[in-house]
Amino acid sequence: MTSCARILIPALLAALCGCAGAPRMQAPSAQTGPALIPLPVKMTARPGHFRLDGSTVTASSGEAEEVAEYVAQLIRRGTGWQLARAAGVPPDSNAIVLELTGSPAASDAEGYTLEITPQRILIKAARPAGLFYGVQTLRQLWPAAWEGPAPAVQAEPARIPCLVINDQPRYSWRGGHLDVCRHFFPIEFIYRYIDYLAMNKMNTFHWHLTDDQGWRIEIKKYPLLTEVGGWRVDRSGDHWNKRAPQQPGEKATYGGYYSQEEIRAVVEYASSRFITIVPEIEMPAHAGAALAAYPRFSCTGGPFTVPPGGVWPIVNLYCAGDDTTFSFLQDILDEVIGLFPGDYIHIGGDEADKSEWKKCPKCQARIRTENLGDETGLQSYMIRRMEGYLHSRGKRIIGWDEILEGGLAPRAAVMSWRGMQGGIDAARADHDVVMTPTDYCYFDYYQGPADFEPLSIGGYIPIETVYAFEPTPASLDEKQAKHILGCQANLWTEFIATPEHAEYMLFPRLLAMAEVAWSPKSSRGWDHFLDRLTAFLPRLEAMGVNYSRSLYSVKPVLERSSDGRSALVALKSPAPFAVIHYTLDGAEPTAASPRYESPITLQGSSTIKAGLFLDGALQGRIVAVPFLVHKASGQKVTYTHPWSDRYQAAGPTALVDGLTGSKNYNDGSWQGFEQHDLEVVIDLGREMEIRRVSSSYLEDFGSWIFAPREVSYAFSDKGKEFQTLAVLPGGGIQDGNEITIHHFGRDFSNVRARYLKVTAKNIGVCPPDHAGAGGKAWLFVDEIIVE
Ligand code: TNX
Repeated sequence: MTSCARILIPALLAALCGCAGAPRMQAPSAQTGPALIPLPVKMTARPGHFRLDGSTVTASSGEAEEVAEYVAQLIRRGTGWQLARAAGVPPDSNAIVLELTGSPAASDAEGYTLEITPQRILIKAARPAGLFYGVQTLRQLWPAAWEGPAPAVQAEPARIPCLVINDQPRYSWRGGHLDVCRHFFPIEFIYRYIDYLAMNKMNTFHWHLTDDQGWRIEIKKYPLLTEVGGWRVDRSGDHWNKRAPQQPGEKATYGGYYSQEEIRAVVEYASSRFITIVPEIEMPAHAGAALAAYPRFSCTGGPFTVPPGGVWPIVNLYCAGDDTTFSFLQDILDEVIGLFPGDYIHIGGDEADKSEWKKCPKCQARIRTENLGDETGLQSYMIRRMEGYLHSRGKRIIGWDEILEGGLAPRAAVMSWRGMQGGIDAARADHDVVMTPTDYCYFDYYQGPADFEPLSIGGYIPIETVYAFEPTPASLDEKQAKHILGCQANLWTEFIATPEHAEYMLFPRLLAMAEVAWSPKSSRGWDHFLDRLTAFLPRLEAMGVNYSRSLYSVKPVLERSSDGRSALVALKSPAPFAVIHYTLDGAEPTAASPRYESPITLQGSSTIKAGLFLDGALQGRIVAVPFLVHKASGQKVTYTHPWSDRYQAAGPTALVDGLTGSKNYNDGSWQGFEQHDLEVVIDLGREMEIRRVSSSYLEDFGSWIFAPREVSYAFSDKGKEFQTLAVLPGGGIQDGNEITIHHFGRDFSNVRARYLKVTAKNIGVCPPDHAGAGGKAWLFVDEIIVE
């Protein structure tokens, strides 16, 4: 048992007795009753319990039988009990009754009612899907220990609390996405992922099957897609964005793919869990693996190898000028259609750099003959043509929001990822939309301070942010808002190589997304959710899910006084039921350290360290926040070049506010300069002796943030003529394996000055071997310390 499991025993007990018994779990909302995720639309607790044991029977008929078998199977796995099926009329005692109520209104196709009395558990729904979701709710009322991989030894009867629930989802698309291309995931994990979605009442699995770094679906007509496109050289030791291409004679050893037989089995399994699989076949870009196998469908004819890491910009596209490309793609889609019975096929459409199309005579001829105007028009042509084909085969397309550019294909649905605007535009144009913006839905981004997390692609989406997501933009009218089908969590896997790591990124954030997708907007509340989440964790624990504890770290909020000499630190607890202990002397806090009650004033340079404790045991990580007071603290800073409004930090005081940045570039402490140098003059207020100056810069290769080429310090007594006394060269560009904070410090003797000029030279553009080669480079700076 991990320490977390021990700590969460009170929560476990609350879950075991199926009640909100422990005071800290008490729900503050109008609803009372057990802790459920996603929160049902309406729940009324009733007195009493139903006793569920080995003598309980299931009762069902017709289409409900499959769900009855499913619930019996869950109970068998948890307890070893083999529940009997009631013969004949539903029994009125000691039974789990699943009842279909006949033809549904379209709106309640997934709704259900769950009524638990001391006599029986009754789930009623219009469709089997509703029964299935009723079972998912029931699951959360029985002991967490039943969720283990093997039956509990001598399972005890469970006391299931009496209640009535009326429930239905807010959205019809409740999605989870998995990129199996950047890293390959074994088929067993695909099954597990489907179970995770189902448990959270999610109903759509977006399976990202093709990309530059791997083609993962067997296509019988084109065997090289998987034989060649499914494999790349193994560069796991190198940073994703710094991987050398396959060398002549080198064997491609990393990869894999799913056979059609395996896919059929997964589709069937998913359907038994009421999950529709949306396969994604990317075009015209993210096609590197396919083109390595069949270079003739590119503009240049290749040859290509499957890239083992980041590709940017993505210039190798399918040639849209050649009709054989369309036949090739249609052949592929024919096989895909045969495998996936769902309505939608995802055709990608994102991030195509069209410079090869510009040079390609066939593409240019197509632009002329079809009157498409330019390459954007050509992409739109390609998507429209594929839409037409898929429509003729009874399918609908969905694509990333780039498919709006150059005109949206008729009937196409849009997956809005670059913010919400694409989705808003599509909904206004009468198209269906799935909202999955990077700001809320990218589970490949960090969920805690980067210093404490496994290396990720960047970003910062803690679970609170996921929970705060509102998929339906307020700017849409009622009719347009109906086009918002729902939302989806995306798990891109450039930096995620194993199922365990994938689980870490998914959980517990997936629970937040599930509630966003299912529960009424008006019923959502963070504190309440957090209580329920804490009660849910023992279930994940029992299932052996490698979930992240990052949520359970203290969140410090530092406010500097206007003179920059002191700071007020508020320590925010994400978990109201836990206590915070802290130290100011550099020691690691323990349960015996001072307990945090109200904001603490830091006088002079100091470091506060804090941890979150539950029943005396540390949760999450200890966080340390240094606060610096020095000669430039709070002084006036004049900028030659403006900072970027995307990374402002504290604006004009950011460089002298005593706050230093973490390895997370958007933690609010780093000030960013896009392509510009940093050049600032600090007025120290009066002439004084200066013994040391230092300044710090972030390097995050994958986020296009580089250390400065050179840093210099110059001094002046009047602020006009400056004398440069230190020129410190940068260390060059690192190989990108690590996010690094670089400190440029220099000691001085006999220097007296009132003004200090700090210059840090931006490298300007991303270096040639970088994924963003030629693009604007960032320079990130936090504090300039003068002693
Ligand atoms: C953007 S989201 C991409 C993916 C990357 C992802 C990483 C989208 C349509 N394209 O190819 O994996 O960012 O976060």
